[in-house]
Amino acid sequence: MHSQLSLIKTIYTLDQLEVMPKPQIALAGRSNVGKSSLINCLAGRKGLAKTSSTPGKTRSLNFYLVQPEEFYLVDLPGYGYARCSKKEREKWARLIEQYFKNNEWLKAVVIIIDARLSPQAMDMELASYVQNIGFKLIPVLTKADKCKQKQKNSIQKTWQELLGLADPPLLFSSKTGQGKNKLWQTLKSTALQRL
Ligand SMILES: Nc1nc2c(ncn2[C@@H]2O[C@H](COP(=O)(O)OP(=O)(O)OP(=O)(O)O)[C@@H](O)[C@H]2O)c(=O)[nH]1
Ligand SMILES: [Mg+2]
Repeated sequence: MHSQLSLIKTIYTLDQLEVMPKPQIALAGRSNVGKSSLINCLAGRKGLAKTSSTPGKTRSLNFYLVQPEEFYLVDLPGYGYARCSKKEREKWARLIEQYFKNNEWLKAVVIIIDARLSPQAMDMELASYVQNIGFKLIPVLTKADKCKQKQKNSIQKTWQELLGLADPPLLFSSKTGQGKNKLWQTLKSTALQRL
């Protein structure tokens, strides 16, 4: 049976944060990397999460309920969006930090990385942060449809070494659906283990 995704909560401010008692997997990544497109690809529905070619589209934490498995995928605002004010960026950082803090329901953080780019400092910082606070890290290299095979092999190897992973990160494309089934498998087994 096909899993269904539905947006059930949108959080903009610290005081809107509350405990959501179901397993959660957060999706993080730089602004415009393709987080919302990945949600739509997983859902098989184009308009579920709003996407844009202009960075900074997602400005809230969005909880998508996955059914019938009963866990949440949480789309986070993109980081490194330079065109918004410093004050606003700090506000998001605090919101995300607070969301991560003491969240026993958070099972893993998917870090979505642009497969076309050499490793960026901001991606590395987030990966270390997530590993240091002890959450499982699931790296995903997206926009794979825009890369040549040689480039794909090389970026997979680079990230595998940088993060000290047993396996190379998954190659994904929201455009072609490459990696979609594999990612669903990983998300489900991660969210539902040791319940
Ligand atoms: N070719 C290609 N384009 C993609 C892919 N994923 C996303 N895009 C494009 O990249 C742009 C940004 O996509 P979004 O999904 O809105 O990115 P986001 O990470 O949610 O961005 P913010 O909400 O601003 O943080 C859009 O123009 C998408 O069409 C992909 O796998 N392949
Ligand atoms: Mg988005």
